[in-house]
Amino acid sequence: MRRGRGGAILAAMRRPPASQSAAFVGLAVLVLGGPLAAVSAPNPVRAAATAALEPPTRPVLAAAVPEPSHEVTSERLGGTDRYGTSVAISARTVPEGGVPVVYLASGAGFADALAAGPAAARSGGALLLTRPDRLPANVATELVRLAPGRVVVAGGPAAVSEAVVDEVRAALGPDVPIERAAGPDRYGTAAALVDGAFEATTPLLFLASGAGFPDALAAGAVAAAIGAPVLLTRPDRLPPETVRAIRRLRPERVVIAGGPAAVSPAVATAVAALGPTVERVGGADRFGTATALAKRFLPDASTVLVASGLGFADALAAVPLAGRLGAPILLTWPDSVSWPASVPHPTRDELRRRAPTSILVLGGPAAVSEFVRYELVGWADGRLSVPPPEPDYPAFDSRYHNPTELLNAVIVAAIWRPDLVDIFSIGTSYQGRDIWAAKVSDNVTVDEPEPEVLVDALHHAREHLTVEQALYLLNVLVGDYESDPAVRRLVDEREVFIVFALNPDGWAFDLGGSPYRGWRKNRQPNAGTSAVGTDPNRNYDYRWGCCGGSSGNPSAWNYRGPAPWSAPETRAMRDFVESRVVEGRQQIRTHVSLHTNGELILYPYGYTKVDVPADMDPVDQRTYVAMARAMARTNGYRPMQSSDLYITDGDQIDWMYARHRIFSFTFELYPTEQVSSHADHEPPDEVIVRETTRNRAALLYLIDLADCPYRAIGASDRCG
Ligand code: 0X9
Ligand code: CA
Ligand code: CA
Ligand code: CA
Ligand code: ZN
Repeated sequence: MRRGRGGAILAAMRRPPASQSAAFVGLAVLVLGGPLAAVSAPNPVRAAATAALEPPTRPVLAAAVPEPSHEVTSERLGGTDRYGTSVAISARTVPEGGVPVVYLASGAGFADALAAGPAAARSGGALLLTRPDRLPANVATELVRLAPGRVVVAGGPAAVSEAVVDEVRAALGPDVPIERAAGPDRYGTAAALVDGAFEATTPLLFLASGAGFPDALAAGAVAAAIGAPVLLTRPDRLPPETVRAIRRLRPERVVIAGGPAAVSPAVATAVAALGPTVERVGGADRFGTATALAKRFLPDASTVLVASGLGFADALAAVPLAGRLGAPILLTWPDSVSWPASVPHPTRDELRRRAPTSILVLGGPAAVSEFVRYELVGWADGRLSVPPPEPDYPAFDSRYHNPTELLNAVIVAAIWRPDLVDIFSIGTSYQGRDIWAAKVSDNVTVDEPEPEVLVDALHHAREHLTVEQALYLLNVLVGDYESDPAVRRLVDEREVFIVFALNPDGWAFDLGGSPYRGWRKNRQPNAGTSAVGTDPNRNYDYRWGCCGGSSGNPSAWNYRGPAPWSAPETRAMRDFVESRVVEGRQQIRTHVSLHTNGELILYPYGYTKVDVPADMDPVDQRTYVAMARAMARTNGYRPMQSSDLYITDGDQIDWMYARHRIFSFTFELYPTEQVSSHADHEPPDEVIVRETTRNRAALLYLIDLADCPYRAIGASDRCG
């Protein structure tokens, strides 16, 4: 493979004339921002352009991804565990060292650290976490660096043992006083911490539930930023120690953090009876409450801290940092469920509104992953967009990515690794939607002489799992690049193209049902009938309609269309594949088209049951069989010639092989044949992670073999 015309083509893809680029941005905005139904009419100009012989001008990244509104820096403050994270945060909070006081709280529970944060902030100090029975070595080192004038230990010996106090004394020397602030329980300890740091008559005091960490953490950040204390309450009853502390502080106003489920109306009444005005600042959940607190008290802060809303310990030490920076703490999900879509809506909306210039992520990648970190950046700088209300998956399947979430996910990958991911569109659907694709490779903007691979999904509208499978592959290639040497080698030595949804019109239509329509074809009208749609996987021109493997009836599920390439979607695929012919040589060597269902690995031909017809090289056939078997061993699918399932004519993989000699497969994903066809194609979102992970090895194998598929039969000599 050589550098050559392909380079020029890719360069042209990326740098269209300015006017075209601007027009394309407009289209992208329309498609992204408006209801998809608004883009209902075919665009005759585009249709004509696509029909022309030269490949269509493809949009640049800037067309796929809106330009960022401004630069957003993101930084991670994290260690290998919560103690290391508290050290990293402390180092950032007090880079110069030398503080009046360090608060030391147990990392084994969240309660004592919650009130210690604002107290530490008030005294210009830092907060470190310790194990209950032992002072971690890195924490001891940080203590020495901080050189505090005194140390306040939060909680009694059950929370932080005397052994730890001895270790602190040994580290800092006998001259540094060590005190304990402790009460009979977490409420008493919070009161004692506040007593030690805040004088009586405080204008404002925050009250949060001591039953969970998120509300008190978010309240702690804003409290620290404005110099106010935080007290804790039971959800249903104001504890006596808290009453006593409120009496002593005599605040004008008490802000209750959280909704009535977190802190009951009875508690609010009890507080009001003590004299102060009571204001409740809360949302529907922890994310909403953190957002509401940030908006109410730090509406203009241009730096935000973001912590996991699930793992408490990572962010506790950040409250004094929030105080120093005047920055709120917002919360996110970790991305353990389904990547990405892990930034909850209140947090997402607040990032869009606030457009911060700096995001500090609290905790290591296990608490908040790199994908989430870059998703946060994308929301803050305007490159991600909120899905229009329709079309969407129903709530019970919300872990599927709807079309906007899909594009967002690809954009996040490109924000994270612009050196590895390039987004483009291979063309537009009948109704004018972009058919988005990503190239994944090192030096991604250069067309290098590296074997190329194509993976595509969603020829068929209802085959939802295929989109997730394509995204999963992107996730692996980008997310495991640094940690998995095998992945890194493949990304460095191949050029992988992923087409995420070839049939976006059918997809939108399918999602418009309740919940789904079970739609398969595209949404192209047919002359002389109200029957809509062509089966894209019968519309390729190799032996089109030859052999009873498709229908000439527009109302049939496998209607082949009035002519080969009559569907804009298959033309886009054709043009893309043809654009990969450089100096007479097809660069793509291996391909998989993702479909559901059946748990099958299929290889050509589909038009005939003959294993080795004249239009197939016998060595290629043996290679196909070997590759299919090798992949099937990794995912438990059944390998077979596609016609053994049933005859198709005009399908994609026959064309890929016959015209381009690409080793081209169809994967029929989970599940195997079900009783109802609905269950066949629309499995619940709970299976996404398991069923996409299942194909990791098979997909990496296919990418690997692209340098010489004949390696599968030990015939690398054929690749010369
Ligand atoms: O019929 C198709 O297009 C594919 N199956 S699906 O259920 N996803 O629609 C199969 C295409 C592979 N070719 C043959 N089986 N001949
Ligand atoms: Ca579900
Ligand atoms: Ca490369
Ligand atoms: Ca190349
Ligand atoms: Zn299919």
